[in-house]
Amino acid sequence: MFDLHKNLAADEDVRLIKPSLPPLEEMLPLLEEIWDSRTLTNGGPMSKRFEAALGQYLGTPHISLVANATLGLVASLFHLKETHGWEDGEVITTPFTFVATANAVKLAGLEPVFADIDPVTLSLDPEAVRRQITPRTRAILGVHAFGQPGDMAVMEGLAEEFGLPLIYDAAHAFGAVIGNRSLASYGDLSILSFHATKVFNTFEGGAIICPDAETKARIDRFCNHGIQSETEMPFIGINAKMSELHAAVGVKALESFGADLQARRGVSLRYGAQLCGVKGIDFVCPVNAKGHNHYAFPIRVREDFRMSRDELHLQFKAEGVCTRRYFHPMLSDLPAFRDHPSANRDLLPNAAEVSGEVLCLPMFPDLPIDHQQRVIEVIRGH
Ligand code: T4K
Repeated sequence: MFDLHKNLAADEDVRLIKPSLPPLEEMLPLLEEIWDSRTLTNGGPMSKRFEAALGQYLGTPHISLVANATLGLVASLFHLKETHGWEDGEVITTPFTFVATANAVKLAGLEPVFADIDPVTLSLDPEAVRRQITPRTRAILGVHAFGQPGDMAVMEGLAEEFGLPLIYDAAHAFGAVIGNRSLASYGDLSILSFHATKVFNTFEGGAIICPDAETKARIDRFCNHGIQSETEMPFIGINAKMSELHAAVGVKALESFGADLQARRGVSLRYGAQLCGVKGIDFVCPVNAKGHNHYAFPIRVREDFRMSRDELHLQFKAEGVCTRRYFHPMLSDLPAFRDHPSANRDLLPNAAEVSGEVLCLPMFPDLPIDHQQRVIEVIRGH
């Protein structure tokens, strides 16, 4: 049996993530353009170019670039507050997500209410959401956990039935498609992250997928301090803009994103082939799923595996392999959220189980085969 208390400080030389970057020399012409123009931020030409390229790639013409997805979520929720005239109220969301999702709800002056997840897709379970809807509910905030869609049509139907806006934290969803439609295009608003750790990165960054030009204009204004013109500031705002430097990285990175996606698929398939059938290990995302973006490679470590998920995590550490328990602890157990009645674990059995079982394995386009083999051997017990 693996000793939990031994060898925990070993260096992790198998990385979990290695952000893709455009070749430095290919960045230089874009940087020269920025240096020449001296327009560094506030929606300059590079941002416009990136927005247009993204719009084309995602099939969604109205895109607001933001400094990061967290601010994108805050801006989106503020936009809904302003346009619906809400003073306060509740937003139903998942406890199985990164802390930014619920933090953003709080920062927007609303209360996160947790609903359980579907045990297969790990997205909000529509029936659990239905049980949490009250007169204080203002919106539903779903998360495409690990780039997987939930039951989009059922969730849309539910939102429509109660007249609630449905928005998505699509931080993990870039590049994922359902049929020919980008997963990021679902929802009344959808927020992407381009953080260094994401499937597509601009170092830091993000985007809000808006339904129309008017929404984009309002959100852009909110993200630029609420400024409408030199003298008009009709609403409050914040600084959530993406800089020209980040936009330039995005313009270049988008050109090689297709190749990255293919390479990720190769890594997924290798894991799939070598780990399939290991007793007590289940894959969260079907290895060969059509339209998947292979953002991460989460596994579920079940009771009949030879050790617990946490023991496996520590064994990886001891063997120099970086893995992560995304998302543990689940948000409803965190001090900021645990006192809300919806945080009761008895109401969240699927999220609690999944949060106790998921482990994300190293996943990035150029994961060396010998590193991946080390990961596989730890799981297979050498
Ligand atoms: N919603 C969801 C569902 C999210 O998952 C996130 C972010 C957000 C919203 C908010 O998006 P942003 O506001 O960030 O745009 C990381 C990321 O910081 C976070 O962006 C991400 N989710 C979350 C899932 O993961 P940590 O605390 O695990 O990051 P860190 O620094 O420990 O890095 C993880 C691994 O990545 C390490 O092994 C090192 C490696 N790494 C990291 C960075 C920053 C690199 O190789 N290069 C890097 O530059 O949160």
